Amino acid sequence: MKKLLLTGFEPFLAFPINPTTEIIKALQGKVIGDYEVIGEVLSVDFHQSGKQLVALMEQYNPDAVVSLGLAGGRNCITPERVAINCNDGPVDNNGHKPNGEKIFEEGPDAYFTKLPIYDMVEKLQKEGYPAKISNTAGAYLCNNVMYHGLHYWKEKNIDRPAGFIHIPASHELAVEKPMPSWSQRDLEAAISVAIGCLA
Ligand code: PCA
Repeated sequence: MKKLLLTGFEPFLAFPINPTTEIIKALQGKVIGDYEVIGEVLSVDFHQSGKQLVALMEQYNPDAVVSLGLAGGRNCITPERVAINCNDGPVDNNGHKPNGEKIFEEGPDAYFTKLPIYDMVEKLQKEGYPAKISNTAGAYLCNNVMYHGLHYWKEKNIDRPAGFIHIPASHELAVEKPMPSWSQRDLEAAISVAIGCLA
């Protein structure tokens, strides 16, 4: 059985709930396609999150990595195309506010995803879940974690699926803070469909 490292994030900024945490809890240990899911939740911290992901990749030596993040305000599932070598955005959960610095001084400007994002979008839509490719993961922690994972395997010459998917808010979160939202059950089902596209 292949191993999939599936990561989510803790709550951050004005979002008291992070639906990615609930997805991780729900899918932890499940078998989807050829993969058994190893679920982990990362902190929202420019000094820690990327290191946490890399440590988990070292620990589990997974056959694939899919990281999930909340994109509050988006209305569909958005597999990300690219991660950029830049930290920017609002303050993280430990009070650090970056100002456009590089993630790795010597790193390339960007990495393209190694997930089958076209297949994912097509399969999701076929199954009735709105989805589209996103061309920016921003410059906050989601981009940071995606960049870290792709950089780590590139440096190690490991050619396996890895990348990032942003999800909309859950209804539970939208009740606290109105924005476009999905049921938690649909979010979980849609991520299972996306994982099912991994070779
Ligand atoms: N979303 C944020 C960081 C944590 C999360 O779930 C982002 O899009 O960068």
